[in-house]
Amino acid sequence: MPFRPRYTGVIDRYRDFLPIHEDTRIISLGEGNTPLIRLHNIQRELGKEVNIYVKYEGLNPTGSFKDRGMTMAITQTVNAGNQAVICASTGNTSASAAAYAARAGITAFVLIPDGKIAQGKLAQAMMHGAIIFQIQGNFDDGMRLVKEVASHAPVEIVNSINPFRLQGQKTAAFEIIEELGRAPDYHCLPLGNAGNISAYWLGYTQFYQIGIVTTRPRMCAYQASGAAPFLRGHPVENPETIATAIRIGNPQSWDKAWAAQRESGGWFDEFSDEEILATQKLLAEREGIFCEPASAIAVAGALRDVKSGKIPEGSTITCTLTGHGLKDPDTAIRQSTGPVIKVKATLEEVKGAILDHLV
Ligand code: AN7
Repeated sequence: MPFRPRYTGVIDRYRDFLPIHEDTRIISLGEGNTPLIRLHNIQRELGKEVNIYVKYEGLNPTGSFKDRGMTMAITQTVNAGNQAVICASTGNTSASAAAYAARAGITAFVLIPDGKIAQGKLAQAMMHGAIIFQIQGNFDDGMRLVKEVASHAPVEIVNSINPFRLQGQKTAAFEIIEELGRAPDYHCLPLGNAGNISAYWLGYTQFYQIGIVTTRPRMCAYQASGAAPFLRGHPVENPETIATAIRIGNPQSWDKAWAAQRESGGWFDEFSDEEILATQKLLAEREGIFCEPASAIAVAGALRDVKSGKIPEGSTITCTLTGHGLKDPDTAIRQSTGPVIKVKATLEEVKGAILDHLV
């Protein structure tokens, strides 16, 4: 059959499992339906009997998982008659809010940390016409300000403290279950503001309670060592990491993330910036998958925990690659060691250079 219905995003797809009315006007950019890719080369080199899949969320319309939640948050706020939204962001939430607000014809105000935002994300917020406040402070300062200002001005918060965000983001767990035909044994993901781990747990639990699956995965979430409040057991004052997406010291969904870890029997762990970048490179070089630094930490976690035996052989593991590598070209280029060779534009020189590299 050469025809299939046009794919129209996660709300249409999972309407029965979302708090959505029949006559709601949906704001969508066709988010979701992202590929679940089985790791091939990395897995072979690992020498362990496991199945590792990556959920490549960088292929969402604005290049990150945030779009799943943003379609719900913007749809809800537009249908409630609101004209403006606001968020604090390390970059991806602002890119997504800006795009969906543009689509809906409303205003997006975004607060971003001074300097510490990847170029691609800033470009997106600018292109989509968001009103950008670059604050002299970090994400946590921005989040505090957003919460304060939202009670004094007619703006709806679209950070993940907005419950509609988590409702949308849980659809990634639905897709994984559908494609595997079961729940994974372990789900690994980065941990920043803690919305996504909470959303996945919501999704896995919903399909478990309905009886679509009989198990739920252990939730394993990883932080950068310089921004690891869940490892320290308390908020961190001055979070620092090359993975600017998760440069967050005071996560908003603190209790929900702990509940997901506890109820699932999972764990939290941490990685250095060097380990994060090495895994980002490994995925790019060995599998052809380009994700941003924060995303790579999920695979770093899965690989380390499989190697150590913490995740046993025979396990099916899913890792969320939360954002596309193109979001942060500067970090990618800075860490690339691959040769860029200057040659004259002649057959002789190019041929000579090729032969040099094939010996
Ligand atoms: C690529 O955009 O918080 O634990 O303001 O962009 O749900 O916060 C981004 C977070 C992981 C962490 N990977 O997810 C923001 C923001 C990427 C991200 C996370 C983020 P949460």
